Amino acid sequence: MVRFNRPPRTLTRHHLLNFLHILSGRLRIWCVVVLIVAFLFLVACKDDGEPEIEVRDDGNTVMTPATVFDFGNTSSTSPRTFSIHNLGDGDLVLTGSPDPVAISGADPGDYNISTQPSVTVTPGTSTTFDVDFIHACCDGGTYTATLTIENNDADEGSFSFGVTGLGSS
Ligand SMILES: [Ca+2]
Repeated sequence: MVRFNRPPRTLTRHHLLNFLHILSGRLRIWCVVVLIVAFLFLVACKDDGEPEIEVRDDGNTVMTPATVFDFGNTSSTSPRTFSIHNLGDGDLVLTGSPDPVAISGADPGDYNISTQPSVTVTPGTSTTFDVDFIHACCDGGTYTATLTIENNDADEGSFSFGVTGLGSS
């Protein structure tokens, strides 16, 4: 009968422990590599966010390029507050200079932005601006202007809407 000698037990344990030691060291390195890649991926995803602008009047009506906000008569006018919302997942940046909201059109001198909005609107938040119709009473004329908000929304980078007011009591 042939007998086989068992290999020395200490040698087997030594090899096993050595193997586990090397394996755990490599696993640790791979875990660090995976964590770094995951972190870079999350940072890259965050930077890919896009802003989405929405402008509303103080009655919460959404303004569009076709909208004309009516201030009514000079005597009934008080500052009206408009809000700029960011419905996207990247920062909305108002890029107009020197001010975020600019006045142009037929009668820009009859309007005043008494409070300008914040330049940066983070996702899911909003900022406000106040507009006064400052035409002197009471010649009965109609005075219009265009408010423009330059921003970094990809398809609404120059967002405008109209305003009108009546110079009467
Ligand atoms: Ca848009």
